[in-house]
Amino acid sequence: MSDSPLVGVVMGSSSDWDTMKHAADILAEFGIAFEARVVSAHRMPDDMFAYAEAAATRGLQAIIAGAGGAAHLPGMLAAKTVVPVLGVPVASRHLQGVDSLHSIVQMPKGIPVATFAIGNAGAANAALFAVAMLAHHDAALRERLHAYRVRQTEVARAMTQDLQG
Ligand code: RP5
Repeated sequence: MSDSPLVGVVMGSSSDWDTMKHAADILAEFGIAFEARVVSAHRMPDDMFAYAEAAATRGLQAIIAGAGGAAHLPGMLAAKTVVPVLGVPVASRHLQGVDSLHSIVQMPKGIPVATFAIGNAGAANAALFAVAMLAHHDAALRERLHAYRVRQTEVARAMTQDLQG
């Protein structure tokens, strides 16, 4: 694994980590060099802008950004970099993440944020999407992604066999 991170996993608070670690776990499983950081949009806006502005020159190929509530982190990062931003709505206490989803998915035309499902599945899928992006130029990684899909198929087929048990 290269030392330089290819993917940034960022979040608004350490309380988002229980969700965002599902992205980190997938990246680790595929051997993708990544970094995980808290970059709060409203509590450390200058740091957030600095992170976004340095992303391309640091070699980041994708930023997976998770946030909850008025989840402006993915959109604000996307406003400051052309590195693709993959947004993960984190489940909030009062509105269960529907607020986070709407905040992230409803970007006005011109600044896209690829938006995933609320919670753990969204975090994992954002990482799998980043893997697919990187695999476009990496045949070995593409093979590992195919193998991952094959394993999922085998697990799903085994479910039917269990029913006939
Ligand atoms: C957002 O506020 C974070 O992304 C987190 O989901 C939410 C709550 O943050 P904490 O109060 O747990 O630090 O900025």
